[in-house]
Amino acid sequence: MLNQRLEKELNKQLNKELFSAYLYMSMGAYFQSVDLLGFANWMNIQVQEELAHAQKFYDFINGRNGRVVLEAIEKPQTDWDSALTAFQDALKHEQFITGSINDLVTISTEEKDYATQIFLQWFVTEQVEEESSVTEVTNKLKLMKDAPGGMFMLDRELGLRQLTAPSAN
Ligand code: OFO
Repeated sequence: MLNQRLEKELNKQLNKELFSAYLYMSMGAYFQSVDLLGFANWMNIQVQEELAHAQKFYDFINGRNGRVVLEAIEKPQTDWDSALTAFQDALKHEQFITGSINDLVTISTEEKDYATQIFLQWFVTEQVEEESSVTEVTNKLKLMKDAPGGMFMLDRELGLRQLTAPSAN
């Protein structure tokens, strides 16, 4: 059984994962609006991944006989100046999520809830991957400085991204 402090914190993280999906959906809509359909595809896959993260928290809270309480999801930003600023914001967001997961690990240690700690290990590893994939695209965009040929090639590359099934926790 989850204690009240962890139940509250895990529900907050569930909300953050849903916000992540919302933010990337908003970025996808921005890319659609400027006809960068490969970038939009990349964001769409990211949305699916974030929804899978949210589902993991939902299932875990229920599995521990906790109570899932859904709160309002914050309105995300809707426009960006360029693909680079969108990806820089995505990176900042992933760093924020990494900090949030790390805080949860600290809380689960303080509360001596080792089942939650083990559950969170998947997310600790996942955040390394999340930051790395966003950094890779951000660095390419910085190198290209919006050169049209480079943008065309990167858009084509990001259009190939496919959803990979999340590993079991
Ligand atoms: Fe992007 O990792 Fe969840 O939020």
